[in-house]
Amino acid sequence: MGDLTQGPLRRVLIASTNPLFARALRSLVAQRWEGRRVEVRMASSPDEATAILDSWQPDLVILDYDDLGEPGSDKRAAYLSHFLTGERPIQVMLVSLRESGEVVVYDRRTLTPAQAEDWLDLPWTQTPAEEETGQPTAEETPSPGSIPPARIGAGTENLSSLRSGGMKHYVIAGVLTVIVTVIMYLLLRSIGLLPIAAAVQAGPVDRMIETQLWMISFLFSLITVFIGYSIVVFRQKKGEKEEVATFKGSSGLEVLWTLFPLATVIYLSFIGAQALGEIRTADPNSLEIRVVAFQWGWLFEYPETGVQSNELYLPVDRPAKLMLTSRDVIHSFWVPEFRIKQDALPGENFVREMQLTPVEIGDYTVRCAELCGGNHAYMNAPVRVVSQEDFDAWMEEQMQVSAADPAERGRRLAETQGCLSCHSLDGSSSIGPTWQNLASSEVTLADGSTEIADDDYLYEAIVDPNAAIRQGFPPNVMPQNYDELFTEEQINDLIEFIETVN
Ligand code: HEC
Ligand SMILES: [Cu+2]
Repeated sequence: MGDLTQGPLRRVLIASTNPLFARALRSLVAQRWEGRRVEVRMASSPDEATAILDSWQPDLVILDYDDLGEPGSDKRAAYLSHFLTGERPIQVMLVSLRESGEVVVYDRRTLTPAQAEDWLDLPWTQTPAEEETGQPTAEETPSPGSIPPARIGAGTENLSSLRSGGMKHYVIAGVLTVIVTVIMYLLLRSIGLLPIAAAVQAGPVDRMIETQLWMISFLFSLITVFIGYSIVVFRQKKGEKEEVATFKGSSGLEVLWTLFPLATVIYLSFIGAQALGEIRTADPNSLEIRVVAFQWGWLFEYPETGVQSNELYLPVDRPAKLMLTSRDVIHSFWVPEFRIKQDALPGENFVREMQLTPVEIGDYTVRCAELCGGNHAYMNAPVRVVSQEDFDAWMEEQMQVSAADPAERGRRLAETQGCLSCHSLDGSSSIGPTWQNLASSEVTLADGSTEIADDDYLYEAIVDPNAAIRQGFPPNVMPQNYDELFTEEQINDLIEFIETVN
């Protein structure tokens, strides 16, 4: 070991594309030869290394083994050959940073160009002995007066502290992520996105929304915390040289970030299917209600009693089965407090069902959740969840109202007996003539004669349809047996109803 304070100035070049490793090596060199005449320069790329090599003529080159490329590759040969030009012998040391934080010294020797061929042919793979000791077994030929062969392994401490420093950053960022996640979640909750949950079916939906809020908060935090942390902690400080971070592939990470989202998506589809199953569970004893949507309103029919209403009355805690249809375009039944939504489609064969068990007495509003035309925004109807007693009382009242009104009874008959599948109430053409403005109007018959559609005419048209056929409409289509099917009173109710259609 020569005393370097007396000796000439020694020049050490550290070449590594890994800035952290290079810095650690520099501090090792500084530590090792403290107080001696050593000058250190760093190269962060092969080009920079060769430029320094030519202009500066270092005595020792510490070269990052990991930058060399595969043994025997052209890249390796090309890179190494840079160190072999010129006549001066240089001492070269190959080092590598292990996963564990240890530094492995593969070989160090003084090279002259003549030796280059030999050296390049060396088998670079480690022998088992090296694996155990972490030290090379390759021959060491320190030249006289050279820098003492540094046991760079002694610097392991430094490098591991550097790595545990990395660990420290992960821990801090991890804790911050958790904190920000909770804050984000509480913020999102505080917005009051959800009104009260007033139906059993709201449970599974809210559970999913909960899960989603947590996931949104977590992903948001994960991204912003790591970006923010990196910007603040790893920013380039004043006077610091710009460093280019180097990344090497990490199969572990890749597997992780493939499997983790995959598992998440599978989990989400699982809880989604589970929630759907819960929402659609049908109760055989449910109260059936027909919901007819139209531009722009709602009609609710209770088949058990024949009651019709423009308000939806529901007894609390009793499962209801809504059967939705539409008279015109697609609408969608949505009460936010019940969470669930169901389309109402036009067409007899497209009745959609929806299970609903209200649990909170109160007044709500059903709104149309499908853009359905000009007044879509105003397509609301009251929904009243009441106790069973109140419900029964309301139902009773409705039945009395309709019982007292012949036209109302006639309407119910027309609907339940299928008259309306052939006769429209709004003037549109159908299989039979429309009932709109029919009563008391002048109608033209098939034989060209005209007649006033008074009570007698209507009565005959119902009990004996073929007696007078309207022009443009086929005979024998309207059922011929209504005089057997209906009582005199019912026929009169139907006529009363037809007279109200205008
Ligand atoms: C299957 C189709 C169909 C059904 C169901 C049907 N009708 Fe008709 N109805 C017609 C046709 C077609 C006509 C026109 C030919 C005719 O006058 O018989 C007609 C004509 C009428 C007329 C005369 C209208 C006019 O402008 O002259 C009345 C009134 C009437 N129906 C009442 C009823 C009532 C009430 C019911 C239900 C209890 C009913 N219809 C059910 C097909 C139907
Ligand atoms: Cu609508």
